[in-house]
Amino acid sequence: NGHESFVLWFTGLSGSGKSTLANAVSRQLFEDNKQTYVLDGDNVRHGLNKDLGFSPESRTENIRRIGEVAKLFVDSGQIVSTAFISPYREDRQQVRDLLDKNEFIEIHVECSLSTCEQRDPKGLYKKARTGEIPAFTGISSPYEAPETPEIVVNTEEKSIEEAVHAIVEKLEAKGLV
Ligand code: GGZ
Repeated sequence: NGHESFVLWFTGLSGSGKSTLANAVSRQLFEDNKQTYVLDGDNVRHGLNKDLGFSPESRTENIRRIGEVAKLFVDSGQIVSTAFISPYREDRQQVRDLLDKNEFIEIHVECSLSTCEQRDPKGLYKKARTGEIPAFTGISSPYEAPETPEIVVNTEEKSIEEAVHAIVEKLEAKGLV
Protein backbone atom coordinates (compact mmCIF):
# COMPACT_ATOMS: atom_id res chain seq x y z
CA ASN A 1 0.00 0.00 0.00
CA GLY A 2 3.00 2.25 -0.37
CA HIS A 3 3.03 3.84 3.05
CA GLU A 4 6.30 4.92 4.48
CA SER A 5 7.98 2.86 7.15
CA PHE A 6 9.45 4.62 10.11
CA VAL A 7 10.11 4.49 13.84
CA LEU A 8 8.02 6.29 16.41
CA TRP A 9 10.53 6.55 19.24
CA PHE A 10 8.70 7.30 22.49
CA THR A 11 11.01 8.53 25.27
CA GLY A 12 10.18 9.61 28.80
CA LEU A 13 10.26 8.70 32.47
CA SER A 14 8.92 5.47 33.95
CA GLY A 15 5.19 5.99 34.37
CA SER A 16 4.99 8.82 31.83
CA GLY A 17 2.71 6.74 29.57
CA LYS A 18 5.12 5.69 26.79
CA SER A 19 3.97 2.11 26.48
CA THR A 20 0.27 2.95 26.73
CA LEU A 21 0.65 5.65 24.07
CA ALA A 22 2.83 3.56 21.77
CA ASN A 23 0.27 0.75 21.87
CA ALA A 24 -2.66 3.12 21.36
CA VAL A 25 -1.03 4.94 18.42
CA SER A 26 -0.02 1.63 16.89
CA ARG A 27 -3.58 0.31 17.18
CA GLN A 28 -4.98 3.46 15.58
CA LEU A 29 -2.55 3.16 12.64
CA PHE A 30 -3.36 -0.55 12.32
CA GLU A 31 -7.04 0.30 12.06
CA ASP A 32 -5.99 2.65 9.26
CA ASN A 33 -4.56 -0.40 7.46
CA LYS A 34 -0.95 0.32 8.31
CA GLN A 35 1.48 -2.43 9.22
CA THR A 36 2.58 -1.75 12.76
CA TYR A 37 4.58 -3.31 15.55
CA VAL A 38 5.39 -2.26 19.12
CA LEU A 39 8.70 -2.88 20.85
CA ASP A 40 8.56 -2.36 24.60
CA GLY A 41 9.95 -3.76 27.82
CA ASP A 42 7.50 -6.65 27.76
CA ASN A 43 8.80 -8.12 24.51
CA VAL A 44 12.41 -6.91 24.55
CA ARG A 45 13.75 -6.64 28.10
CA HIS A 46 12.33 -10.07 28.97
CA GLY A 47 13.77 -11.71 25.86
CA LEU A 48 16.45 -10.32 23.55
CA ASN A 49 17.86 -8.06 26.27
CA LYS A 50 17.32 -10.13 29.40
CA ASP A 51 21.08 -10.12 29.98
CA LEU A 52 21.00 -6.35 30.50
CA GLY A 53 20.35 -4.35 33.66
CA PHE A 54 20.19 -0.62 34.31
CA SER A 55 23.80 0.55 34.54
CA PRO A 56 24.62 3.31 32.05
CA GLU A 57 26.46 0.76 29.87
CA SER A 58 23.52 -1.66 29.94
CA ARG A 59 21.02 1.04 29.06
CA THR A 60 23.20 2.16 26.16
CA GLU A 61 23.45 -1.44 24.89
CA ASN A 62 19.69 -1.90 25.41
CA ILE A 63 18.95 1.10 23.22
CA ARG A 64 21.56 0.13 20.62
CA ARG A 65 20.00 -3.31 20.14
CA ILE A 66 16.49 -1.89 20.08
CA GLY A 67 17.61 0.59 17.43
CA GLU A 68 19.01 -2.23 15.30
CA VAL A 69 15.82 -4.27 15.70
CA ALA A 70 13.68 -1.23 14.91
CA LYS A 71 15.72 -0.76 11.72
CA LEU A 72 14.99 -4.35 10.71
CA PHE A 73 11.27 -3.73 11.19
CA VAL A 74 11.51 -0.56 9.11
CA ASP A 75 13.29 -2.54 6.38
CA SER A 76 10.40 -5.02 6.47
CA GLY A 77 7.87 -2.27 5.85
CA GLN A 78 6.46 -1.62 9.30
CA ILE A 79 5.68 1.43 11.34
CA VAL A 80 7.43 0.46 14.57
CA SER A 81 6.67 2.16 17.86
CA THR A 82 9.26 1.79 20.62
CA ALA A 83 8.60 2.53 24.29
CA PHE A 84 11.80 2.73 26.31
CA ILE A 85 12.99 5.37 28.74
CA SER A 86 16.10 5.81 26.57
CA PRO A 87 17.47 8.36 29.01
CA TYR A 88 20.63 9.32 27.14
CA ARG A 89 20.52 11.88 24.33
CA GLU A 90 23.57 10.39 22.67
CA ASP A 91 22.03 6.91 22.55
CA ARG A 92 18.89 8.25 20.89
CA GLN A 93 21.05 10.17 18.42
CA GLN A 94 22.88 6.93 17.53
CA VAL A 95 19.57 5.32 16.66
CA ARG A 96 18.57 8.37 14.62
CA ASP A 97 21.86 8.05 12.73
CA LEU A 98 21.12 4.39 11.89
CA LEU A 99 18.01 5.40 9.99
CA ASP A 100 17.27 7.63 7.05
CA LYS A 101 15.99 11.15 7.56
CA ASN A 102 12.22 10.99 8.20
CA GLU A 103 12.49 7.42 9.46
CA PHE A 104 13.09 8.45 13.10
CA ILE A 105 10.32 10.36 14.79
CA GLU A 106 11.25 11.18 18.36
CA ILE A 107 8.26 11.63 20.64
CA HIS A 108 8.90 13.10 24.05
CA VAL A 109 6.26 11.83 26.45
CA GLU A 110 6.37 14.66 28.95
CA CYS A 111 5.23 14.17 32.50
CA SER A 112 6.70 15.67 35.64
CA LEU A 113 8.60 13.42 38.00
CA SER A 114 6.13 14.24 40.77
CA THR A 115 3.19 13.01 38.69
CA CYS A 116 5.03 9.86 37.55
CA GLU A 117 5.90 9.23 41.17
CA GLN A 118 2.28 9.70 42.26
CA ARG A 119 1.10 7.28 39.57
CA ASP A 120 3.75 4.70 40.53
CA PRO A 121 1.70 1.81 39.09
CA LYS A 122 4.30 -0.83 39.98
CA GLY A 123 5.57 0.72 43.21
CA LEU A 124 9.01 1.18 41.68
CA TYR A 125 9.46 4.84 42.65
CA LYS A 126 8.75 3.92 46.23
CA LYS A 127 11.47 1.27 46.08
CA ALA A 128 13.79 3.73 44.35
CA ARG A 129 13.30 6.25 47.17
CA THR A 130 14.25 3.72 49.82
CA GLY A 131 17.23 2.59 47.74
CA GLU A 132 15.83 -0.91 47.22
CA ILE A 133 16.11 -0.21 43.49
CA PRO A 134 19.38 1.58 42.72
CA ALA A 135 20.00 3.87 39.75
CA PHE A 136 16.34 4.55 39.08
CA THR A 137 15.68 7.07 36.33
CA GLY A 138 14.64 10.46 37.68
CA ILE A 139 15.59 9.55 41.26
CA SER A 140 19.14 8.24 41.22
CA SER A 141 19.91 8.06 37.50
CA PRO A 142 19.59 10.87 34.94
CA TYR A 143 16.97 11.49 32.28
CA GLU A 144 18.14 13.73 29.43
CA ALA A 145 15.04 15.20 27.82
CA PRO A 146 15.11 15.65 24.04
CA GLU A 147 15.98 19.19 22.95
CA THR A 148 14.37 19.09 19.51
CA PRO A 149 12.03 16.11 19.30
CA GLU A 150 9.70 15.86 16.32
CA ILE A 151 6.71 15.59 18.67
CA VAL A 152 6.04 16.46 22.31
CA VAL A 153 2.96 15.26 24.19
CA ASN A 154 2.25 16.00 27.80
CA THR A 155 0.28 13.28 29.57
CA GLU A 156 -0.54 15.50 32.54
CA GLU A 157 -2.39 17.91 30.27
CA LYS A 158 -3.89 15.43 27.81
CA SER A 159 -5.81 12.19 28.14
CA ILE A 160 -4.45 9.17 26.27
CA GLU A 161 -7.12 9.64 23.58
CA GLU A 162 -6.19 13.31 23.14
CA ALA A 163 -2.49 12.50 23.04
CA VAL A 164 -3.00 9.76 20.42
CA HIS A 165 -5.04 12.17 18.34
CA ALA A 166 -2.36 14.86 18.60
CA ILE A 167 0.37 12.42 17.54
CA VAL A 168 -1.57 11.09 14.54
CA GLU A 169 -2.38 14.67 13.47
CA LYS A 170 1.33 15.53 13.58
CA LEU A 171 2.17 12.47 11.47
CA GLU A 172 -0.47 13.53 8.95
CA ALA A 173 0.89 17.08 8.88
CA LYS A 174 4.33 15.66 8.14
CA GLY A 175 2.86 13.60 5.31
CA LEU A 176 3.95 10.36 6.96
CA VAL A 177 0.51 8.77 7.16
C1 GGZ B 1 14.42 2.78 35.38
C2 GGZ B 1 13.65 0.64 35.76
C3 GGZ B 1 14.72 0.42 36.61
C4 GGZ B 1 15.66 1.45 36.84
C5 GGZ B 1 13.53 -1.40 36.55
N1 GGZ B 1 15.48 2.63 36.19
O1 GGZ B 1 7.76 1.57 34.59
P1 GGZ B 1 8.38 0.35 34.02
O2 GGZ B 1 9.40 -0.30 35.02
O3 GGZ B 1 7.56 -0.67 33.41
O4 GGZ B 1 9.45 0.89 33.03
C6 GGZ B 1 10.76 0.90 33.55
C7 GGZ B 1 11.57 -0.07 32.74
C8 GGZ B 1 12.67 0.73 32.03
O5 GGZ B 1 13.28 -0.08 31.05
P2 GGZ B 1 13.81 0.59 29.69
O6 GGZ B 1 14.34 -0.52 28.86
O7 GGZ B 1 12.77 1.44 29.12
O8 GGZ B 1 14.99 1.52 30.29
S1 GGZ B 1 16.23 2.17 29.49
O9 GGZ B 1 15.70 2.77 28.25
O10 GGZ B 1 16.77 3.18 30.43
O11 GGZ B 1 17.20 1.10 29.21
C9 GGZ B 1 10.68 0.27 34.94
C10 GGZ B 1 11.72 -0.82 34.96
O12 GGZ B 1 12.14 -1.02 33.61
N2 GGZ B 1 12.91 -0.50 35.73
N3 GGZ B 1 14.63 -0.87 37.09
N4 GGZ B 1 16.71 1.30 37.65
N5 GGZ B 1 13.49 1.84 35.15
